Amino acid sequence: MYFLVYIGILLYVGLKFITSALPRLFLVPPHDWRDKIKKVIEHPKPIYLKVGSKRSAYRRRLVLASDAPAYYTNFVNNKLKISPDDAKSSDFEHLMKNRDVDDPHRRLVYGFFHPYANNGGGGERVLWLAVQATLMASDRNVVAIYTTNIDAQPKDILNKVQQKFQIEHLDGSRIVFIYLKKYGKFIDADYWKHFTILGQFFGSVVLALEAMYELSPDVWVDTIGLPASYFPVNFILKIPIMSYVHYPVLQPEMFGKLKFKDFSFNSFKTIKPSLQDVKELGKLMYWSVLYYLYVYLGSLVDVTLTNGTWTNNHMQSIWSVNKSMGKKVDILYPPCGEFIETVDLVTKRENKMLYIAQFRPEKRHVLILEKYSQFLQQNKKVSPKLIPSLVFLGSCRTAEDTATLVEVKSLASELDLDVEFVVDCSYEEVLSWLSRVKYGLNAMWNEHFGIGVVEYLSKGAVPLVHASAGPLLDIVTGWEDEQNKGKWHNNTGFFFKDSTDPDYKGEVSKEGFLIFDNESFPDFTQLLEEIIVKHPELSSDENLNKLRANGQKLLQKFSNSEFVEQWVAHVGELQYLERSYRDKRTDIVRVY
Ligand SMILES: *[C@@H]1O[C@H](CO)[C@@H](O)[C@H](O)[C@H]1NC(C)=O
Ligand SMILES: *[C@@H]1O[C@H](CO)[C@@H](O)[C@H](O)[C@H]1NC(C)=O
Ligand SMILES: *[C@@H]1O[C@H](CO)[C@@H](O)[C@H](O)[C@H]1NC(C)=O
Ligand SMILES: CC(=O)N[C@H]1CO[C@H](CO)[C@@H](O)[C@@H]1O
Repeated sequence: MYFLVYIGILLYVGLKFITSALPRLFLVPPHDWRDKIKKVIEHPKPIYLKVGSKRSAYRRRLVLASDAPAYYTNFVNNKLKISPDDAKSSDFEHLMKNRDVDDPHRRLVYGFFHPYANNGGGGERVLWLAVQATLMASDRNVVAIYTTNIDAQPKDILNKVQQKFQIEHLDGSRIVFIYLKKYGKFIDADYWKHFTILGQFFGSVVLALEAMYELSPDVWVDTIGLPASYFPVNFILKIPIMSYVHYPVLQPEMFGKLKFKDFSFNSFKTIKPSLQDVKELGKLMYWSVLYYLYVYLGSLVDVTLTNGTWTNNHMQSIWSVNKSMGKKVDILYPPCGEFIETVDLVTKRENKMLYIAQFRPEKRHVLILEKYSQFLQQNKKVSPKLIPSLVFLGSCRTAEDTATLVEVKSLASELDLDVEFVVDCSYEEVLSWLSRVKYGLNAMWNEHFGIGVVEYLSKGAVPLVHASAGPLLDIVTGWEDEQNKGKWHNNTGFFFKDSTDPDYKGEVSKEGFLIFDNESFPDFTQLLEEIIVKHPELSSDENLNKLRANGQKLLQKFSNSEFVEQWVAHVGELQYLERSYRDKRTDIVRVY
């Protein structure tokens, strides 16, 4: 009995500490903070501020008041100095006054939680363009980058951004790098041999706490996919959270195999369940707990952006959207560059189908070869001049890729097909191929996106693509043509399916062909037959040029400028949300 009371008291005290003491620790400096800062400013020699455990509270004041907040990075060490320029500035003290939500000069710190900020991948391109857009949205916005890349200096990171992503005009003076030096290892998948996802969840909580201890932001932006960080942020800081999701961390399909495997509790009614049963039940429980944790974390997010239809559909179903609370899940395509309408419609193109893909089984080069060969077999009378030839262009990054390439090559010679292979070529060569050939191929089933297909459109290689996921839903969507909706031929490209697709449910004829009418999709053999033999007008130069010109118009939504525009609009929403979150506060934290 007493025991329960103790636990109750302990829980109460713990909760009180988390909900009132921690926000004060992170946000509210001691009452004499202004005197302390003054003392440092007036000291004849530069000295460190004595901040004790209130590092974030002090750093926030300095960052929010400074003309060049970037100075307050913790790259060298975690101590705080005052920038000589700020020390000289006559109104620095004035700027450090309490800021109410109504103060028109109030600045906001957007904290980007992106531990691998110095990597050069697609996720980082999104991060840095988002940072640029956030700074562009208002002069009063300051960006904090939380990174574990502790060896890279701020200026090196920014240089890399400029070189790698061609993102110019970043106002580096408003970007504060906060280096997370202690707990970075906990989010590393390799650190957790077992229970990896749970471990990473724990890691992101700890790392987010480290971030908040150095500098607590006003808005939390997760661009890398570490959802467990929302928990401390929401619980302690109560600020808006925005999440850019490339891929769901967990999805029911991952453990669907366990869940739906006729798992029967009957085995437990018998006297001795087998070890296998116990293990299976344990796994099921583990994944279920994680999954519902993930669902809960989603409820803490104010604005969820997804990088495409596939991810959007998943996130909609996982992070059930509560419209009445203003929470939403929207698509914002990742920026793929700038597209200028440059396709040359005059020059004749080579009658070739180019397939750009890494040599991997899921890219289904083999399928293309088999179906192409079938088409040739059945149309021996067609003039060879009319039949496009195949070009496979791709990289071999691993030994497995090389093995796949060897396999594909040997199948091509077995089927006596004349296929050009272009392996590991330069980007210039890729571009040259793209603007020389008539068609661009993609045969993968459920390709989440397919940046290669975007390149086809942008360089005028008419897409012949598998009718699933990214190419169907996001990219080759047709240009303002309701009549052709859902058809295998569109005003921008052509689609096919195959009876070997994992989700294929249609009919197959005795000869192994898809039974297809023009309401559904042909297979690749039938597609070639349709556009070359039965309806040659579809592959006439005139029609292909029309498709190319339409295709160009689809690209705007993948452009950097579109991304920036949309992001700026979302920043406006966040600013509004931040204010309403803070308005609701009644504690002293309201003005910090
Ligand atoms: C979204 O991100 C995932 C994971 O990185 C990637 O596979 C997919 O292609 C991306 N989608 C888009 C539309 O870029
Ligand atoms: C959505 O949020 C509102 C307001 O908090 C609440 O009343 C409602 O029950 C929620 N709906 C669902 C489906 O969770
Ligand atoms: C589609 O079907 C209709 C009627 O069955 C036919 O007249 C038309 O030619 C077909 N179109 C194509 C492109 O196959
Ligand atoms: C199969 C397919 O993608 N069809 C598209 C054709 O174009 C319309 C719009 O013009 C799209 O809505 C369809 O999805």
